[in-house]
Amino acid sequence: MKNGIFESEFAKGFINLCEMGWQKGWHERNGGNLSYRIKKEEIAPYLDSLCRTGEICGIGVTLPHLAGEFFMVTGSGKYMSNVKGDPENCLAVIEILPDGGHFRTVAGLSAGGRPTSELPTHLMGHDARMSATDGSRRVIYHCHPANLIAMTFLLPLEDRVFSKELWEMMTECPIIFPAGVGVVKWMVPGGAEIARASVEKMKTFDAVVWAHHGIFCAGDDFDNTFGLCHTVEKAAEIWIKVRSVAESKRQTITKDEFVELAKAFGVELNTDFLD
Ligand code: 2HA
Ligand code: ZN
Repeated sequence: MKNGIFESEFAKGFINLCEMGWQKGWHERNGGNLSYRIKKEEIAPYLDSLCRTGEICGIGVTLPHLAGEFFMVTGSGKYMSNVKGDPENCLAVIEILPDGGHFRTVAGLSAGGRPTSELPTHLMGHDARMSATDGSRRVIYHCHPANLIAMTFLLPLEDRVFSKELWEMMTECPIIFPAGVGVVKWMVPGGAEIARASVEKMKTFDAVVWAHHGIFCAGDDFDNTFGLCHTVEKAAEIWIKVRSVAESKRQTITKDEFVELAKAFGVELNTDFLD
């Protein structure tokens, strides 16, 4: 299905994120996935060119808030490294049907295939973040950054522990993710259990760490979603470097300093995690 939608401005942002994640080394083989809730004004020029008679598939859950929404998503088994060269084959545009429980592919996947294996997790994540942020969150991104994955072998899998350790690693972390990060234990990817656990965390956090697997992030646009992942992974890299040369820190940012920082930048830091 040849379609101009993959040359649109929002598609350019989508494709650019895939390429940046690939360049960072976060998408070995077919690892990772991305979805974007398309704005009404962005889909409008393409509505007549979409194929809206294709196979109807179940999402596996009912998400009434998403009824009638269109999403651009990566394809199952597709490689992020191929997205830039062949977006029509690697990506799909899907439409959520009015019942909120079914979707169909309306553009893309030109050589066949299905949307990402993590589609239920993405759509449930959109539903949760959209509700928690008055609709501002439109992007959900999953990748496999090595340092953050490494941390999940060394620290207790608790929101407060990961949040505080990451915040301490770089002064701008608490400004960029003042709520902290959520952490879920190891679970089978693509399943209902990881979707439910992630979505529970997404009621509070934009970034959820998947133990021994990767990160699942939400944001308003491509830049700030990628920026959030990048910031968390850079903090994790510093943590691994520090841990590689010493058992414990000689000094760090104190609770009072965190509070001072939050005040100076006008962010609502989750200070419960600082004790
Ligand atoms: O391979 O990353 O979590 C896609 C994934 C599943
Ligand atoms: Zn994954």
